[in-house]
Amino acid sequence: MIYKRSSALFSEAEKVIPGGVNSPVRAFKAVGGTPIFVEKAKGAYLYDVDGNRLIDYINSWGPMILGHAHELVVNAVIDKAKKGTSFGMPTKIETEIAQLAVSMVPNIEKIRFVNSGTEACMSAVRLARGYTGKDKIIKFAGCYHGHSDSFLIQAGSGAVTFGSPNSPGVTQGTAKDTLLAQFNNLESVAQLFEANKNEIACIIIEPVPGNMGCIPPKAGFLEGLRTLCDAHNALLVFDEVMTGFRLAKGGVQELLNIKADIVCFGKVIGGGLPVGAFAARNEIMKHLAPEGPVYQAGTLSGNPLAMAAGLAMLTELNNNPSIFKSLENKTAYLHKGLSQVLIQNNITHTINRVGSMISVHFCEEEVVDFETAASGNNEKFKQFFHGMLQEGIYIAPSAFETWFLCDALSYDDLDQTIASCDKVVKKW
Ligand code: KE4
Repeated sequence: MIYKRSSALFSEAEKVIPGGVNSPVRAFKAVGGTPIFVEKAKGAYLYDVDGNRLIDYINSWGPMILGHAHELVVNAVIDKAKKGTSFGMPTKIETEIAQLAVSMVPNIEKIRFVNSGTEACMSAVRLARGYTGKDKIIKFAGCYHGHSDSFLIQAGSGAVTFGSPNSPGVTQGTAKDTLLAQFNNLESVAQLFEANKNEIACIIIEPVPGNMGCIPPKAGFLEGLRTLCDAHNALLVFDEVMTGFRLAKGGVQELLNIKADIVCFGKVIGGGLPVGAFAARNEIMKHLAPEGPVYQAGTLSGNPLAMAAGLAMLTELNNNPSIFKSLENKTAYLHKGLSQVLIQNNITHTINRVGSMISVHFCEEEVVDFETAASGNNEKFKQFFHGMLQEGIYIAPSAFETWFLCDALSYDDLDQTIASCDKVVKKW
């Protein structure tokens, strides 16, 4: 694979865009090398500016669940664009997609659209604080909810003390209200509730994390969070920006039959255009402006173009729920094939998978939280990433990300991916 044009374009980009990218993970810092510039994409394939075709296992970090440039989505956007792209006034399509989303997802009665997953999670936390009248939140090490200040927090000095900023620009004043727990560790959560009685507004969690690689919740863990929230009058906020409309029509709430109080969405809900959303029962949502006092707003929120893409996407998923089973079968097939070749080549590894989310970890122990995810051999991951890229297979440029399959992937594509993995690790 030759990447001359990508390298040249990256040099140009670096002169006018910080780090040459508009989102850090795209810059390949975690794996080295220069990022691939995409010319176009169709179905399961990316076509880069050097004329290489890549099988895409990122799919824009989740949105392209039907595959790239799906005609239903593209045609909906084209048709809508001809009527104007943004008005800053209510449009019927916002009600249509809201009605559809509410019908697909359990335990929500109203939904507010925003422009990103960050906005959705940030607004959900503000709503939880406004609804409960309490300031502190619990998040989990390794879970990512976007780049709002309250989420850019790392573990504080003691197990039950408040967090500390993990980015310059985030103040200690903000960090003190974010408490850190460990995923799959109910005791770490119970301790925080005991040490911060009547101060915790909500728990926010990726119910199936994708930002530590993919981490399946242990039996009873999410149920335990539900019980703790009910016992301490805190809200349970599911960040389903990745899992929503991907792991099931109704997301993780449907898949695992767990009731969240507020659910956040992004990625798939926008069909590849900038859409986020947060939703809850009306008793909570009625606290949101202009109905209630909790302020939240956005010039392009509910933008008709983005709504058209999202409505086309959700309509297709709602009418063809067999897509979720098809995706799960393809991911299980890939899991089996990758595991077989890694075992045959005596490569120490573990693979985590839930539905169409899968991640490969080069470590011996089971990956159940951020600490075990961080124990993976990152040098091996870098070799794996670049080896697969040279084979025309595009996986996440970080060991702390998840692969996302799209339904346009064929079993031949999966076989090619498995064969490429075998070829790459045979050279180790
Ligand atoms: P955005 O603001 O990037 O739309 O969504 C933030 C977000 C919130 N919650 C979860 C569970 C997420 O995974 C994300 C964003 N995911 C990353 C990939 N790990 C987006 C890629 C990027 O940052 O460029």
